[in-house]
Amino acid sequence: MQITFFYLKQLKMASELKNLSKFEGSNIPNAADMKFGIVWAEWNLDITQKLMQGAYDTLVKHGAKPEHIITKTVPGAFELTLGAQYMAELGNVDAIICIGCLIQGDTKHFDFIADAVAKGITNLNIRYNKPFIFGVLTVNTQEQAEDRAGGMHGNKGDEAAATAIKMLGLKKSFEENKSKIGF
Ligand code: DLZ
Repeated sequence: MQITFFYLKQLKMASELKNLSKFEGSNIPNAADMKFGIVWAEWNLDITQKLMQGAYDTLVKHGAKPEHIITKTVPGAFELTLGAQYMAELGNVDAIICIGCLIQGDTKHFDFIADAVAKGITNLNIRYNKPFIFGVLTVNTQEQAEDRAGGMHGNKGDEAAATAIKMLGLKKSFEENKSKIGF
């Protein structure tokens, strides 16, 4: 009984630690000179809209200019990869946040799409050498999605935006210190 309680407590602490929406204290650079794209899926719109809004508000909160944020929708999570590629080719942005919500159904559709979009977005990072952020929920239930779209587990859209800013900050720190080693 005591062991179970201890285990559950540890689990709770682990998920609290992973709630990056509490990133207030972490070092997020100013985003005033950064340009962002947000590509978001229309499937599970009630959720993705909240994730997108969270991402947008977080970018602005950290200094991004609204005129430097472009948002576009795609039909479903599967289309995020190509939508993000169009954005990279034509959108003149420094980082792209990909937002979607996959909810497990009765078939294997979920697994195929989740795998395809994760690999697709990973490949875009490498191909374009710029941050493409994986802001896709992969959940079992609608409730789990709501918990992560402004509910008890924060808003994963906020986290995706903070990650985009941090990655651009990282890139900038390398560019500024090009001539030094091990700075
Ligand atoms: C088909 C499908 C299913 C079953 N579930 C989801 C989902 O939970 N979330 C999501 O974003 N999209 C879903 N889709 C649509 C696919 O992503 C895609 O749009 C279609 O398979 C057409 O390529």
